[in-house]
Amino acid sequence: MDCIFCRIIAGEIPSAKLYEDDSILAFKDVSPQAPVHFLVIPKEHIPSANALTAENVGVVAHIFETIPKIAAQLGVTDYRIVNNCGEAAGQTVHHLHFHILAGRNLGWPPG
Ligand code: DGP
Repeated sequence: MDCIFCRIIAGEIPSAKLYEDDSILAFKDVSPQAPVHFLVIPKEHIPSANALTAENVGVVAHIFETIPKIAAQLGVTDYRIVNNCGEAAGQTVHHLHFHILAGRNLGWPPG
């Protein structure tokens, strides 16, 4: 298995887990860009947003309903959700993931 996030899901690489259920996992980003920075990923290996289909997109709704609960546990109500799709957009790990950033003022537009 050469996907780093699949290896995190499998427990082969340690992570600071914040939430886990049958279909998704949330854990702190190893390279935080804000005081609060965590990732939420589907357990199914979906390479990017470009690989979403009618069959697998339901997990994205589950991710989005779970994000506010995790944020609330961390004491934040204002946050940014980021998905980098494709290398030119900044995607470095080719397993669908959503960044949640909070705890500082976030500029717009992003770089
Ligand atoms: P992106 O550039 O959008 O593909 O974001 C990938 C993020 O994944 C990046 O912010 C760093 C994070 N990351 C990469 N490897 C690991 C790891 O082994 N553990 C954790 N916790 N995060 C990782």
